[in-house]
Amino acid sequence: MRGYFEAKPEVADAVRDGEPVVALESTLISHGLPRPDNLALAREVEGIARGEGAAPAAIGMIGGVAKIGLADDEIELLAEEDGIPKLSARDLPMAAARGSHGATTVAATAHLAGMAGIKLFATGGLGGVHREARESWDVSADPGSLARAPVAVVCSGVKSILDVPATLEYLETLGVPVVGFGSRSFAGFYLSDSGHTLDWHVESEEEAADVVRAMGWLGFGGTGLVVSNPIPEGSQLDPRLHDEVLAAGLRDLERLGVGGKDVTPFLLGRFHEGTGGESLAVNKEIIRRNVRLAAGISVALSKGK
Ligand code: PSU
Ligand code: MN
Repeated sequence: MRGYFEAKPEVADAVRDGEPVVALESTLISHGLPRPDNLALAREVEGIARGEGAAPAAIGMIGGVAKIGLADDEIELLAEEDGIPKLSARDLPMAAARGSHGATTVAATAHLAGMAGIKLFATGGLGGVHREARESWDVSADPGSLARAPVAVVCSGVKSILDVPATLEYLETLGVPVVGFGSRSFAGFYLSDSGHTLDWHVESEEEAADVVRAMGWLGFGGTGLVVSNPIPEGSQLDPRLHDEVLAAGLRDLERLGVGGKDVTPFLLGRFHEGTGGESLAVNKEIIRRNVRLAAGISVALSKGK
């Protein structure tokens, strides 16, 4: 019988010894960023995590095996091969049984990272409640997965293509704590401020690590945490350009009948085309900053072990 789950030795050792580890998702490599930037960034963030003292654990599925810590050639495969399936958590069993490759979303990555005992995870922006959800019922599996996986996700809020206040309400309903890092405002993905205020904020990596520790002591051993890390205002996407491109993208979505899993990659692609590369630069910077912070929090967490 073959295995369905495999952790890279570097990652398994670090988890066992309570050393810092950061999980990274692969959907943003396969579907969120265009080639060749996707592969370059995936490699760059491995170096960023290492530079901060944390072992990087990119997560994805290769030949039906959930890999906790993709090897470089596996990252390359997920970045460059056409038609890599986008796997949410619920897709994992079927993709595994079929022996498929797959890129894991935040939902699937948080699920697998939780199983592997990894406490920190970095991405760009979470999935959430889509704008037309009242009709389409399109709500990402990301928030629900975080309600069940004990992983702190460092992100720049939720993608600004979504209904942000509805997503915050939904996270509240699910009981997933949200904390701002160095800011009382919920991050706006491409924009530094979503316009929504958070109840809680922390000002240092140590304080964020204290929140993760407190969750363990207070019976939240099966729940995730959202750490909102806004991009500084000086580096954000021009808000006017953002609103224009988003409005056009939403119109095209309807006109072309794009739905389901394709909505998020379609709209992100529209941004990358419609802003002359500006949104791509911002998206990459968000991811770098979130990996750096997640690594820093995991280092702070392991110091107090
Ligand atoms: N963050 C990014 N780019 C992305 C994503 C996140 O900067 O492409 C991906 C994540 O994998 C997230 C997914 O889980 O988009 C959400 O997709 P959906 O809305 O279909 O759940
Ligand atoms: Mn969806």
